[in-house]
Amino acid sequence: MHPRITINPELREWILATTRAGHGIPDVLRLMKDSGYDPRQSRSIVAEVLKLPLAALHAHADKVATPGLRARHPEAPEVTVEGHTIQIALSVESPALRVLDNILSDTECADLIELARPRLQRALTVDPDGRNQVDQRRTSEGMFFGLNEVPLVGRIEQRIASLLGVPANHGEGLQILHYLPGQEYEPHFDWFDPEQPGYKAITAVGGQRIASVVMYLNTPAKGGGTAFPERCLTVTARTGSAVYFAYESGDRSSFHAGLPVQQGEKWIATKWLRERPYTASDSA
Ligand SMILES: O=C(O)CCC(=O)C(=O)O
Repeated sequence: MHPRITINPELREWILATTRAGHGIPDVLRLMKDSGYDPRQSRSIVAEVLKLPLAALHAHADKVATPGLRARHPEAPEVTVEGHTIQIALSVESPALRVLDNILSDTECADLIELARPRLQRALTVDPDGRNQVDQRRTSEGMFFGLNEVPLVGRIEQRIASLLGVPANHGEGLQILHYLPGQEYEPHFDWFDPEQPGYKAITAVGGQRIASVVMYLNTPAKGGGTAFPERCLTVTARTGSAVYFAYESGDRSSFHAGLPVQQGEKWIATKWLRERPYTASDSA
């Protein structure tokens, strides 16, 4: 047993009400940490209020000690990372969105396309139960590279990590998508909906997605931009540029779509970043 401690009655009531409302102990501990409570003291208080052995709370210590990371939005008109200079062509605050010119060189774009071409398959989405599915809303073909699978991919991952201050191991494997005329990705969110039954499974490793970087590997002859309907904004797909946007779950301003390609073809490389290290290389 742990020694009895004096607990403010309002805090006691709040812990009881919060757990009764269906929030788990990690949520309670995280909220207390955000309010300034020392994590060790919080565990003792929660154990006392819920009449649990203190040891039962230790399992939650790591989760609370490592709150989810947020990306750092590039600010200057030009940033040099890993010896590569990127121009910030447009900044929007909600969602935090940047159009990044020259994130990739022409050679890098061409090499990614040639590495991906023989491995393309129908692109999938994640269904509400967390399973990959064929989806009429997403008609392109795609493939995933493993993290740091080849030096080119590793170099790009490191560039994104340095630019945004999010370690490369928080990234899902780089996805390449290929769209032909008429193909598109209808409006959607990249964050996972906590209300969906598959949420726990999808976020068990890496936690929630926090940001996306959609890099354009070519310039489609017509169409194929990335639209943000909530912001009346369409980013034009241009070889070597990218749109970066950050979000939290529930953030509706990050609603976006890959508009149909009207002429020619469109190639993109997408990097999704998680709030915690993500080790698997397969995702949708
Ligand atoms: O194709 C695009 O422009 C957007 C792609 C996209 O929304 C995604 O892969 O999540």
